[in-house]
Amino acid sequence: MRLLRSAIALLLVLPLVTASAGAQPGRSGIRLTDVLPAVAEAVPVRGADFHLTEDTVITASGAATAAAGSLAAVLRPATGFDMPVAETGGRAIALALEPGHPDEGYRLDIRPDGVDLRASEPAGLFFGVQTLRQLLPPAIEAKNPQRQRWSLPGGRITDRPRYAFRGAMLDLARHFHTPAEVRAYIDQISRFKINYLHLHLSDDQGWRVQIDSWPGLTEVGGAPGTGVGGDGGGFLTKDDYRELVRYAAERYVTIIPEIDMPGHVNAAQVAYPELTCDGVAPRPRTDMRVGYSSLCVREENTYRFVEDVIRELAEMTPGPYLHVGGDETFATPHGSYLAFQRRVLPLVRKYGKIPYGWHEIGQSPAAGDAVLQFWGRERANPSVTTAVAAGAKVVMSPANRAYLDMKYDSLTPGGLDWAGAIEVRTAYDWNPDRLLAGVPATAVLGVEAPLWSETLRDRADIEFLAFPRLVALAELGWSPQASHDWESFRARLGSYGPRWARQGVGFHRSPQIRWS
Ligand code: TNX
Repeated sequence: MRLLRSAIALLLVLPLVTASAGAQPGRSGIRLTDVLPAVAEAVPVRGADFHLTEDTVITASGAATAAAGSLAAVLRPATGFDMPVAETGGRAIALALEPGHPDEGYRLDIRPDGVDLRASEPAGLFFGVQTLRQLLPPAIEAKNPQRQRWSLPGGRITDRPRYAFRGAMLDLARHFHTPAEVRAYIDQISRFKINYLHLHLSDDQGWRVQIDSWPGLTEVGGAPGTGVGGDGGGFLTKDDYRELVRYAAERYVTIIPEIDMPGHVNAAQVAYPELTCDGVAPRPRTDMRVGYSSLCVREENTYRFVEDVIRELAEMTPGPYLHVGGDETFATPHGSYLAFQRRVLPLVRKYGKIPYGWHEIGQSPAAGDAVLQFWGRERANPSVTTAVAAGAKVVMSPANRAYLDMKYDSLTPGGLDWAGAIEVRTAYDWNPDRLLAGVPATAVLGVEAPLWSETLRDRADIEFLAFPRLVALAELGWSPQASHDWESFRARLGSYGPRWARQGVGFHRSPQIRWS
């Protein structure tokens, strides 16, 4: 029986083995398997490279046209070729929708006479385009025409995600990040097939999204000086937020807004003292302490506030999830915490959203089919186990693996270290399906890499901590467990360095990687 099972397992991984062992680089030196995150299956065909030329056209019709447009936008600047998008054409990169491919998956065939990219939905085509871009030389990232040969290695890729949820989180509360900075982050994460961006929009220091029925939240909580250490300030207007939702959706990234409660609410209470139990405004806080603030759970006014905020956020959020925080509520007695969640979790559903929260919300029987974001470091968590048995799903963000705000090592400028130093291999070498006892693979919705902003002021700070570690999380989220291999990952990552360099992304040159 055991023998039979290993024989079956061997057969299942065989396409991958063939792919990596037999993969010959095409003329450009790039192999079909040199993709981040790793593709599910690749069958290289020697001597079957496709060469992009002045005559290459991109064909697509109907709902495939948007992905064709994004492919053209990738190829035109560096090649200098026209790359017209048309319904039919000669030597073509042909994008088409057809039934039968897995959700978000795609198939890419590269032959000397043309390239075929097929998927069941536009998202699959978009992900296929991200793969295509990495199969071209790093010079494809140039902003102006380069004189060089543009070839794609011949063969077939059949790819699909391991998990439906592959997330990143950016904290706009501790330091505000402008819409331009958020867009730049969306551009980067979407290259690695990340499909959710969670925005942490409120905390003790600041409140970063406009809520019409409580205008003081941003007038006070978004004022200058509300960043950690008295830095910066700012907030997203509703138009900014909607525009980010649209921009992300064009890249198949769904925005998840978070309002953290009942803790992490000092900024809201500075603006509205009636949200405290004694009605006295607390002082504004821009230090990095956590766990000292709490909404007043026994006051009806609290729920009017919460419902207004949830309603207005839900109205401008087309995605399925709304994150209600729920972490580090040391100033909320346990009974009050449960009473609060019994009222608030149903409010999220009332406005048509699935409640998402830090794993502490799993203590509430009202969690139901909510999504719990596990951020602990332990290997078993009884309340998460109980919630999962009752139907909750889990997104894995273990702080000692997935927290992009942890330092790489003791010398890293910026970043925190409470969950330990996280070098690239630590971020990569774990299995989300095996992390928590009592949480079977079927309950794991996916992974998310949070980036808290206590020490992050600008885009350079964001990029230095996110890259390359975000890619490790992206591979855990997208690639099959059977392809998990540190040596392969580190080699592919090393070859990606010149692409980031070309794009002006200031990544951490981890000593664990041989950067080319
Ligand atoms: C813990 S993780 C927090 C945040 C901090 C972060 C810093 C979590 C749910 N809460 O309030 O920003 O650590 O790493």
